[in-house]
Amino acid sequence: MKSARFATAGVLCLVVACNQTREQTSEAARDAPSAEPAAPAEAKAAAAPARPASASTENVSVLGPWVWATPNPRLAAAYFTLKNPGTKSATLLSVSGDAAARIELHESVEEDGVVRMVPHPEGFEVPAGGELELERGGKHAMLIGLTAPLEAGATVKLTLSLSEGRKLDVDFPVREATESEESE
Ligand SMILES: [Cu+2]
Repeated sequence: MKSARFATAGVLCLVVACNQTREQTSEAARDAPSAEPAAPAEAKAAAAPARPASASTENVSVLGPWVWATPNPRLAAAYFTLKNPGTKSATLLSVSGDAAARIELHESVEEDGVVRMVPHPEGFEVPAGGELELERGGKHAMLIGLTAPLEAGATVKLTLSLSEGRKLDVDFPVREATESEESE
């Protein structure tokens, strides 16, 4: 039984995200150009003076973390912003924690009116002097196979792994998305 449930988690993941995020995704898609900051940031980083490697990720900070308790008791999504005031780009490599069997980095993309989620096992770049935003309808960390259902008001502890071995332990408050929130 259990393995069957796990096998369908990926499919459910897609179905939930499509159904739940379709409306606001068209909103988000308009702001989505920030989704591909990689090339300019790389160029900027390359042009910047060389710094000791340790100077790169140590100033990266987390803003606005929260977990969306989806209607599906097996799935949730984590959102946050990583701010990189440094002169060298960093990479969000993975998100880990005990709250789910596995946590994947995804990006929701809309093509021909259909929203699907693309896995990003390589991680997301946090551009030098810029931000990486994980938000509804865009990039997110997908919690697949929740070890226990999440309830609004609870806290989920997640660890963000960055390039150069930096790890950030972050408390994520759990929220349910409301109509007013989606119109913000
Ligand atoms: Cu996802």
